[in-house]
Amino acid sequence: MVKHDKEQPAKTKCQPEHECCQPGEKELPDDEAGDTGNTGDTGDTGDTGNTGDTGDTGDTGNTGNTGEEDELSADEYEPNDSRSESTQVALETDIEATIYPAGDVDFYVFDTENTDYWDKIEILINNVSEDLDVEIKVYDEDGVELSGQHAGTRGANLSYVMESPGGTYFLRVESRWSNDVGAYTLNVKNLHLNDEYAPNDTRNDSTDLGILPAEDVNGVIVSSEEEDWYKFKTENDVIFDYVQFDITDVADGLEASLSLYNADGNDIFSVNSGAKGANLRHTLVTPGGIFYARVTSYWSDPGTGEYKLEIKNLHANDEYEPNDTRSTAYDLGTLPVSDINGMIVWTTGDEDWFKFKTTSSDPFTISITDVGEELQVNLRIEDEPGNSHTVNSGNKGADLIISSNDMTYISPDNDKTIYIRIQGRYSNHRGAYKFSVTH
Ligand SMILES: [Ca+2]
Ligand SMILES: [Ca+2]
Ligand SMILES: [Ca+2]
Ligand SMILES: [Ca+2]
Repeated sequence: MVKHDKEQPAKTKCQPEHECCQPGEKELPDDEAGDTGNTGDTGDTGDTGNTGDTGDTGDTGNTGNTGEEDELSADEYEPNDSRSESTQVALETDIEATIYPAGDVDFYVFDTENTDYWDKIEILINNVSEDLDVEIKVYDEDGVELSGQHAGTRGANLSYVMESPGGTYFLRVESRWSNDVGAYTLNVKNLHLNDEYAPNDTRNDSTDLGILPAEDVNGVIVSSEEEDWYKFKTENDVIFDYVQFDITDVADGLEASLSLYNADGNDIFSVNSGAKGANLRHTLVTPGGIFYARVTSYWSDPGTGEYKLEIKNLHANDEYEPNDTRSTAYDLGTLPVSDINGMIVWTTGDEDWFKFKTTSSDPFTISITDVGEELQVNLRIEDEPGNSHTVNSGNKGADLIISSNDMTYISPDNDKTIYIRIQGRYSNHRGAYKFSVTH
């Protein structure tokens, strides 16, 4: 933004590089007009008269300017030359006013339509006189200057858009150059850019999306200071599952940042898309619950714009859930059992417990096959009193086949309950598996 120094002496304002000094564009001060006359005087006699006539023509032009100035007068809102005299402006209402006489400043005050959520406010200066380079300054309700802008060209209209959380603002309108006068029309309006969920700027004001899936949440970040908070409950409760977050349809000017908090307000993760306009996907493994998601503009590259948020469970776990403890072991009944398709979605928490009954003292064999590439199986076999045997498969993706003959403390018998626990050997192990148990 070009800063204009109002302290400059008036004479420096009309340097040759300034458009006001281009020939014929502006009325000249009287002494320069006189010089023109003198130039005419130095000409030849007969032609001097003509030159004089030309001078008159010039005067006619000045008269035209004078006529235009004659139409200008102080506007009906005067006096409003100080903040305490500000004219109250209703939104979306044309205020036709003038900067007149030279040096006039016009103060206005307006209240935004948004009261407790972010929106953008447009200050529009239209119908600007051709001699006027309009300059505005915006102040908060305490009179602190927030920002400003000038049209940059005489006669140009000015549109100034500012982000606002709502409130009262003072506006100062004046000529950028102290000798200029002219008319303008002021109109202030809310652009109504925020989403239907605003205000949701704090965790307490989170928009409640209910139980997942939450699809087609069309949000807008209006200011880099705005936060969009959403509350949701996972579809899974107790069962470990992936919850997938997608932010798509991101505006070119916005780099989205997503943070997740648990019901107590503790931070779970914080991710950003990496570039303005880029989509963001993140998955969380959780046994379920109530969460708070916060969407903002990424702090290191502030921007604003629209986005779409989708949150859903992936239903990745198996049909035997919840079976994460011995007491919730899935009951497979009496041997034999086969084609049990399990899934470890997350080793830290997702334990898969099953129980079955042997029918005799004949040994039984557990065969775990079709093991996922990211899963090394850790298998524990227990009887009712708690005697146990634990074994790992050789490596990720490997089958694990073991006979009760190889279990020192486990022995089958008629109508005897045996528990097995399947999990990943290490904390980042996950994947599908299949098993059968036969005598
Ligand atoms: Ca005024
Ligand atoms: Ca918003
Ligand atoms: Ca499982
Ligand atoms: Ca489980």
